[in-house]
Amino acid sequence: MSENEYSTIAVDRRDRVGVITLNRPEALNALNTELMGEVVAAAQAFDADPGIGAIVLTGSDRAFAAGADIKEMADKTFSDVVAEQFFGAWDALAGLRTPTVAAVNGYALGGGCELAMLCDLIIAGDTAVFGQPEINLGVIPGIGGSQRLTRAVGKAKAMDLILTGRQMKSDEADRLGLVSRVVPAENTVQTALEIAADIAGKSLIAAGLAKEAVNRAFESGLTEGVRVERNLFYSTFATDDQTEGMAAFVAKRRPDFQHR
Ligand code: CO8
Repeated sequence: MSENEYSTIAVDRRDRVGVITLNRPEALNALNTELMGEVVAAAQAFDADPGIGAIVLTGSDRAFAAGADIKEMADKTFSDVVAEQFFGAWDALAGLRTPTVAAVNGYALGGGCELAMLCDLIIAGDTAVFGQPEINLGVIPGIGGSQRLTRAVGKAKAMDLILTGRQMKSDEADRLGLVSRVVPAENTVQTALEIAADIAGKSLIAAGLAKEAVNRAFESGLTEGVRVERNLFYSTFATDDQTEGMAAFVAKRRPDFQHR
């Protein structure tokens, strides 16, 4: 699908940064099946493009995303969601090699919060509101929220948020370590673009390996994580970017990474 054929997202590129903007304003960017397919397709296309070094995912001023589309889900049965493996395709975002930055203004609730947590960094505007309100609908998080939120903020706060379904403002999300940075809402997307451009200027190979190593810390025990990190570190010595990066440092010049 070409970049202007999507109907629920807008896709753009700024030099080496791919930008995906959720675009269902009438539903506060609620995540339906079509939107999921488009976001995953656009993200995978950027991931396969050697000209792209980072991806920014954002929504509108009012909502990053107000959750999974409740109207689409309301009539589904147990058999439907199991047979469809409903929303399983979102997992693909966790497997991207390219670093991803969520730029969050307004509501990031339910699946919206989970989508932000699927990204590597979360830049939150000071108007951002996070939460896992699924309990109020008689369901629970289903796109990894109970796992990623708990790892990000710890059991005590995750239980508080998931069992009460309450909303959390960006200053609390910052304090708990859920987000990378909080900025004035009017600067959220620009800040995310600048961070993404900074990352995209690094060695793409090193960035991908660094991301894999940090994710291992998030997903595994210490001994396994340290072992994986060491092997990833060793593998950077098979790249031209390692030779160039270190030679540039010694020669007191900027590195010219070729991403190989
Ligand atoms: N789904 C569908 N439509 C939505 C959603 C949603 N999640 N959120 C908002 N909308 C729609 C509203 O229905 C409304 O449409 P309409 O004008 O046609 O009635 C429009 O967006 C604007 O919304 P509001 O009028 O409600 O705006 P407010 O500013 O009054 O309120 C809120 C904003 C607080 C965000 C409110 O809309 C709200 O509470 N939304 C629902 C939030 C929520 O519960 N999210 C969790 C959904 S469940 C989920 O994400 C589970 C994920 C895991 C599933 C995976 C399965 C495997």
